Amino acid sequence: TSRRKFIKISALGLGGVAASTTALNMFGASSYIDELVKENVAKNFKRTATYCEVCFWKCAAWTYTDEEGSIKKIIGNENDPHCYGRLCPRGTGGVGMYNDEDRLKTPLIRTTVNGEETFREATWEEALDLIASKFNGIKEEFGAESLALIKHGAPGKHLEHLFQSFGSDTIAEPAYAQCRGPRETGFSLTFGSWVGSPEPTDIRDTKCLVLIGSHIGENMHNSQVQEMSDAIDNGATIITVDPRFSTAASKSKYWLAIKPATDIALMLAWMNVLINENIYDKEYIEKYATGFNELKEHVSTFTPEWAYGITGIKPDEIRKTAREMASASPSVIIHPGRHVVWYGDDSQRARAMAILNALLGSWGRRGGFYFKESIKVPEFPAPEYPHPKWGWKEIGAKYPLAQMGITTEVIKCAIPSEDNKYPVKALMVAGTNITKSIPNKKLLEEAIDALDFMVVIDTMPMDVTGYADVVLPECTYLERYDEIRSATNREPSIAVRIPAVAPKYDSKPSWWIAKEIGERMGVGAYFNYTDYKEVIEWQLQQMGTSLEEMEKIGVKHFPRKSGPMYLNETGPHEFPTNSGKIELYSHELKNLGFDPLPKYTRHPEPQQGFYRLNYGRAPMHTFSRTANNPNLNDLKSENNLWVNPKVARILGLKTGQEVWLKNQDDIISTFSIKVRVTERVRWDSVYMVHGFGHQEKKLSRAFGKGINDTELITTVAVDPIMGGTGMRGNFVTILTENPHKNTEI
Ligand code: MGD
Ligand code: SF4
Repeated sequence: TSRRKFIKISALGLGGVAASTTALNMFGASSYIDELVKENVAKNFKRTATYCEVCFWKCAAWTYTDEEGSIKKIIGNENDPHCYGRLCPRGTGGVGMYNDEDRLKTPLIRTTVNGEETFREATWEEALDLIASKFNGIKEEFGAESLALIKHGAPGKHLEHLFQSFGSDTIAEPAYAQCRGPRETGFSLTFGSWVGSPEPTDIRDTKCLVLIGSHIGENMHNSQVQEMSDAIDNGATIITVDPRFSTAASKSKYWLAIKPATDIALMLAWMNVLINENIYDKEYIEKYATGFNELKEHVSTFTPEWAYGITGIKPDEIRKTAREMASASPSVIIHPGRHVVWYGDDSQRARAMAILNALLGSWGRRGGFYFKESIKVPEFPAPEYPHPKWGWKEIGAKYPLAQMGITTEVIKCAIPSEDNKYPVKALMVAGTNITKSIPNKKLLEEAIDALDFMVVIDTMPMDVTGYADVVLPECTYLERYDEIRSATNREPSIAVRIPAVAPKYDSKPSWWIAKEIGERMGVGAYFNYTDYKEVIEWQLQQMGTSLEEMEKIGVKHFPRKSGPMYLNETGPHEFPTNSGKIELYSHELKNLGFDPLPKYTRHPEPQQGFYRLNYGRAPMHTFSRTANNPNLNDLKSENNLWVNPKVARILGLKTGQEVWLKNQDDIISTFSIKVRVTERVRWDSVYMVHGFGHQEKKLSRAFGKGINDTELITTVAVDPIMGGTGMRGNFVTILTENPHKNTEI
């Protein structure tokens, strides 16, 4: 059996907001609470600037602590374009991350007692010495490149610096190949630039917002949700394309309940209508785009009647919605979405979205997409990084347009084989729960098992920590400094994260962990400071401000330098593509042997008795990180399985009934899930919120609650262009009898 068996850390032998999905209304309540708190905040409460880490929207906030040093409340920073002064339910509940009594409390080292693997508590000295000596040993024998980092969020920045300092670029994060990657490829092929985060969607001024499998509201990205709510109040038309009746669909003028996996066909038909009826933005296309004739020819046969047979959406609906978009043009947004790794042709679907935006003239137009801008934070002085012989680029080379490390490819490198030119020997995982965020658990376990050494840095005893040789407890974002937040937006701004309280237990910030390992590995020159505060102080000074000022204001705005926010239509405009124009037809794709214009391809469908496994988000949770948070668990403690009444009738299922799932590869869910019978999901699919079904018993609230969708995602359709792992082609059958009756979990 496996050497690096998953150890539950519990086996450490030795030593107010309504939980409804009416997310768009949630801010009303939370801002009322904010007001009450603001009124009652006594003078002697300390206010500390931070930005939120509960998701990656990074809203700037104020943490209020009382005289005893306990955190009372977190409130949005009024001056912040990511939150407009209001946090979402998760951000308000962020204090639960700090208070969670299940947190990791000390470093842990894997050990064997009486033939049983377990963890023992260790000192930082011991844990850091062990990591440095293992890393140095591997570096000497195989090269620094054999040390890989999978990271996410703020800790990632510090550890990336560590890895690059000792000469490794073998780095990846799930936010690329399991999330936004295809969209960035599709949009940069067309417009020459990434969509990025926050998306430069000018929602507050839009007249028509088209959401294709993007469930804003349940997918809670703060300022975006607020802007959408304003747009609705201002009479904007919302068109939602989703096989499920999402919260956004309930706010929409048109809900197109598309047959899953057929979105490209719908978009081709929309292009056909816009061009055939001559209602696209002709002037814009003539002035700024190239490849229109090829596009026109390409979509000429993709009529609404053709798409009807594929998508199940009536030709009349397709025409009506296309005309609606055209009449709002250019103040219309075909939203690029965010978690877009679905069927393996995802960068082509993103291309179709980008092309539609071009036909509607929305890129660079008010109410469409603005030209985003950020300000560069100067690098703190350090020697130049060494140049690795190979890294994420070489590992992902068979996906020619990959723009970041592909987690699955990096992880696969740990499995020895004759043609593996890039052997990964040790893995550090920081701020990501890869057993829940990366599909194909069998492959992941095989890779982890083959490693010589694995380190996990987390705040919580999550599933992934159980695979580590060394576990390091990071303190939460409320207890540490981190890098200055500088994100793209309508105008540049920065925000700081300053500790509101000292780290609880024996936890430490990751900047400190990186520095300590770095010094032990002989690259101390890259960490020329005793406290990360010094780094921020230096950077702020370079930017014409100071830590003192930032402590008072939390967020600082800077004037735009790149030009106006929208296209200056009087002169020419050069797009950052190869041709300087919007590329409707992509020569780059053609030269690489891919379709230069998006095509519809059929994807596998569920067999008799199986349903497509669809998954998404709930407004009070982020991936798997919040399931155990006391405040947020209170709002929603488990996921449910949405089942159409027709299916419920056939299978005799009732709301509240406990069921198990088995997928097309005979994988059975570890835990059960309760059924929710609802018309809101199609008869060919079931739906659940991602991030539940935790296997770590130490998570006293989240353990065993609901199903982990990722364990049922064993068939992956990889995007040949950029390596994204399409995860929506998995099918499940519903079991009403407990398949684990006689087995212990
Ligand atoms: P989480 O599951 O929230 O997100 O994937 P992940 O980044 O893995 O895990 C975050 C981990 O970081 C948790 O273990 C948490 O305890 C820890 N953590 C939180 N804060 C800190 C901190 O300050 N320091 C440290 N060191 N650790 C911290 C996200 C990824 O998942 C993304 S971006 C997407 S869009 C995909 N979504 C998705 C899906 O919807 N369904 C399925 N099946 N898979 C998915 N994978 C992707
Ligand atoms: Fe935090 Fe919510 Fe903002 Fe995400 S959207 S950063 S969870 S307040």
